[in-house]
Amino acid sequence: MGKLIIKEKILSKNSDMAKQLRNKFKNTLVLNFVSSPGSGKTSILERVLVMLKDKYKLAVIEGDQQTSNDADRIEATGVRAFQVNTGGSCHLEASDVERGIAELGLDLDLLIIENVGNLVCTAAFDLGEDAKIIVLSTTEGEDKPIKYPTMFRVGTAFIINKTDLLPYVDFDIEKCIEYAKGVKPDLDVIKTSCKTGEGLQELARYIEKMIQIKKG
Ligand SMILES: Nc1nc2c(ncn2[C@@H]2O[C@H](COP(=O)(O)OP(=O)(O)OP(=O)(O)O)[C@@H](O)[C@H]2O)c(=O)[nH]1
Ligand SMILES: [Mg+2]
Repeated sequence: MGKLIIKEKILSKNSDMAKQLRNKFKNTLVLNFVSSPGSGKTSILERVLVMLKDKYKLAVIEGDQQTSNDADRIEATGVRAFQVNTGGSCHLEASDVERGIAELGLDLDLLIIENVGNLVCTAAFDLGEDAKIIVLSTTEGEDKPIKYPTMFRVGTAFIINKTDLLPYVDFDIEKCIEYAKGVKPDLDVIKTSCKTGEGLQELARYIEKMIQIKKG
């Protein structure tokens, strides 16, 4: 069998399972956080989820190639987390989310999926989520939206993290936003810093609004 046919079969099996998951997520907002490694996904979640955890039922599925470091960090904040180790794989698949909800249950207002750090493969795999939230940090170069447009095309919100480092790096934040909007004009943009706290309350409010919209 050709490589392309195998790839199509994998994607179509994943997409069937994602459809089934989406049917199960009737009352649960599901957000899929994607980025390259180290942009600050877990740091953002550690800070934002504590703002929401007393008001909403939430849990996190953590995807990493190895270790349970990120799930441990989330659990330390008092939020339940399930770690998936993907081994050789660079992205989470719908079957991983299925395993996660078997453990965490579905009595949730918000389920966050922190995907494996990768801006390419993660764009292709539907996890049954309501929205993909892209995180890019100021150390990664402002041209990422035009170099990895597939991800920016399928994203709903775009978080630019580590704004505290702007004085020290050559990162043109306005240019970056222009590039991102050039790929997807209605992308929501939030600037954050886990160091200064910039934008984290705004992000919590943004997620809260999405929870309310989901619940109708
Ligand atoms: N200066 C600064 N450092 C940050 C910020 N956010 C995260 N970091 C640091 O960046 C590094 C990576 O942060 P993580 O939260 O582990 O990033 P991640 O995207 O979850 O990483 P992976 O799960 O490995 O892809 C850590 O050393 C954090 O302390 C920020 O806003 N400013
Ligand atoms: Mg992480």
